[in-house]
Amino acid sequence: MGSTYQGGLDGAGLRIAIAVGRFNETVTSRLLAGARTALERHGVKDDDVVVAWAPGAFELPLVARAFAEAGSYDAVVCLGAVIRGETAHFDFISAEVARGIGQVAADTGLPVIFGVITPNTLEQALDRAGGKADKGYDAVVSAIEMANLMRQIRPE
Ligand code: INI
Repeated sequence: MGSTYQGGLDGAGLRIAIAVGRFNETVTSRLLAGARTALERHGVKDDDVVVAWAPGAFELPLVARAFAEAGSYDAVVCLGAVIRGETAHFDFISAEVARGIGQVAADTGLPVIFGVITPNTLEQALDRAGGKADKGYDAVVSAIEMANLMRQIRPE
């Protein structure tokens, strides 16, 4: 049998970049708080974390690409909130952000995590941003797992 790889959840020594959208800031600031909690709990040092605020979710892929191309980070986490009930062009924005973030990962070979929530209402958004669930926290855990997995699959 060949090898089985599994990324651990120890974040010590990992450098993480976070791109967060300011649109729906009540929600995204909570996603960011959840992300910071996860970073701390998983041993990522404050000095190894950078945060960039973009105007909205639509801009996250470009910011993520800039971080990925800088070559200084082990993973990029994108945080945003696109709320269906409040967005006439919900489908355009949400599809474009998902596609764009996936494209950055594919083009750069770096884990780029999709921590963008797409709920129907503000209430649902708040539920997912530290209420019933914490998608900011979850996004960071995925980033740490993926960064460690990539280190195993392609050691430097
Ligand atoms: N940006 C979001 O992050 N969430 C939204 O719900 C949203 N709405 O409702 O339109 C939104 N729009 C702004 C968009 O992301 C861009 O910042 C803007 O279109 C400028 O390019």
